[in-house]
Amino acid sequence: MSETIGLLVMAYGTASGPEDIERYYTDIRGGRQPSPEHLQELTDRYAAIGNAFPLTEVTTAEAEGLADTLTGRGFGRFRPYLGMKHSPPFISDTVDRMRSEGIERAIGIVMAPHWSGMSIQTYTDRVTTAVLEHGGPRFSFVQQWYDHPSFLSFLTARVADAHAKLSDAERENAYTIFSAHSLPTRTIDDGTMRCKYCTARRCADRCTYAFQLRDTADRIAAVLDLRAYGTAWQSAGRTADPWWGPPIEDVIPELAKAGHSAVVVCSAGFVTDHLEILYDLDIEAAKIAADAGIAFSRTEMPNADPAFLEVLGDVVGDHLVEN
Ligand code: FEC
Repeated sequence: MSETIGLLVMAYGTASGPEDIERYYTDIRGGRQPSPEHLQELTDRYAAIGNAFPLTEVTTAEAEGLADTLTGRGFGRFRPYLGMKHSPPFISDTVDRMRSEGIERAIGIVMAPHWSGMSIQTYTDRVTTAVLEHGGPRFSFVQQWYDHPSFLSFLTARVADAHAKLSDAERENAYTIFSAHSLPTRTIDDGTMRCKYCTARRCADRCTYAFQLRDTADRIAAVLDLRAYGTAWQSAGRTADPWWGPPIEDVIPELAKAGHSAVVVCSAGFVTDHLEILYDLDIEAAKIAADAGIAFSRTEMPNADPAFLEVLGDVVGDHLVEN
């Protein structure tokens, strides 16, 4: 009988309910308790989206759907596993479980398309540490997939759909923002601002994460012939560090001042409807646009849409062929 290949699908994690927000927030902050004010703010943001915590459920559906897609395409027999960074099932516990269930070979993929030392790398590091500590499956990782042709055409169609929701007049003069999660920066010796990871590792000036978001924007804009577009950063954390800019909340009023009649947001760095979409975009950014007097439209998130599962099947399928 052919071996079962473990498919570890990883994501950020979320609270299991309102009573779990403090634990979750403390975990995100590396074990440091948030201030009562920050905790209240976060609790209020979840309340504003109806105390929805869909990330675990959607990622589970993505993992199961992707395993079925890969098995159906004849790449082998895949068993789905879920690994989260800040909530159960934690990545290291899942790696242990995979080993105890006899998985010898595994593929890891993070539900974030662009590579950064502060995102994708932190997931694969956790897996590698768990494997080194306890022995475990032999892993290979999809390190980035933002530029896979299937994903780009999927996202391009979503951007076109978001434009189609506008009236003709709004669409005529709309500006498209491609966004991803901001990262904390620090001023380093030479006076420049870098994300913490680049500072620590002294990596090249050209930041992979920023480059990849810009590349996403350029490629989609070329296909759709968008003339007014750019990148911006969203969802900066409430920490003392400065975060990468420009933040989307500052860009939107500037677009209104520059005479744009609408803003279309493609949150290209995320794939799921979660707090950073349902609150930061649908409530916060939409209100900023309304206050500035311009229309707001955003791309639908991929979630576990069957078309997106086919995209992920292409991404992991190509990885399997190449590795
Ligand atoms: O719906 C949900 O419950 C979860 C939504 C969620 C996603 C997400 C993705 C990313 N984060 C990234 C970096 C940071 C850094 C800090 C940070 C803080 C928070 C807080 C919440 C939160 N993040 Fe997040 N993130 C999500 C939610 N994130 C809530 C804490 C409240 C706040 O400060 O606003 C700062 C940590 C610190 O305090 O030191 C850094 C990155 C991603 C995208 C890649 C990925 O998905 O892994 C990068 C989803």
